[in-house]
Amino acid sequence: MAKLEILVAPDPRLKKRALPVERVDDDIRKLMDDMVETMYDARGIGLAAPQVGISKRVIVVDVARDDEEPQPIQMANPEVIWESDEERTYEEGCLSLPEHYAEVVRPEAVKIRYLDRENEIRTLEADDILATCIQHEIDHLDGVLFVDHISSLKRNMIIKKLQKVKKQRQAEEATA
Ligand code: GNR
Ligand code: NI
Repeated sequence: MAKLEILVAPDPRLKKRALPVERVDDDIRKLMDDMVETMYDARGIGLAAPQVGISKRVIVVDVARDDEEPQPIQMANPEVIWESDEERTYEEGCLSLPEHYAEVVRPEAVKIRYLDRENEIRTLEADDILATCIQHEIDHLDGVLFVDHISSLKRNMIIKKLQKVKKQRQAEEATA
């Protein structure tokens, strides 16, 4: 397994629509495993392939608490096939928008169809934080970040701050 580098916004690679996986083969399984390792290392509850610079429709999630057994779920080509009318608001964070949080409204429950690591079609019904997380990850596959669901004022503020941190880092690297 290998740990991958997580892209931070603003980055054009986070805004692209990712391509479907043709079939889940050894290469995709390796990607899924590397993504799980990267997610655990970053202490995230989900990760989408575009966040590690790979424009493929692959996501991993694990919403188990620290005191529970790990429950990693790996999905290729995940699709929402049903969503509840009921909505919920959750304070979201994103590994590609480090240290920024905002309340996002989404359907409270969803049904997802996807390919598992054996390339089998599966469905999963999710609610609560799992539903929120899976929708957040599928958004990444469509080039959408949680800040795209909030006011443009808040979004621009967050992106500007991240841009500033990026420029500072680059300047530091140049003089190091
Ligand atoms: O670690 C994460 N926490 C989180 C909290 C609320 C809603 C969504 C998430 S996903 C995020 C990891 C991440 O950026 N996945 O793309
Ligand atoms: Ni994210």
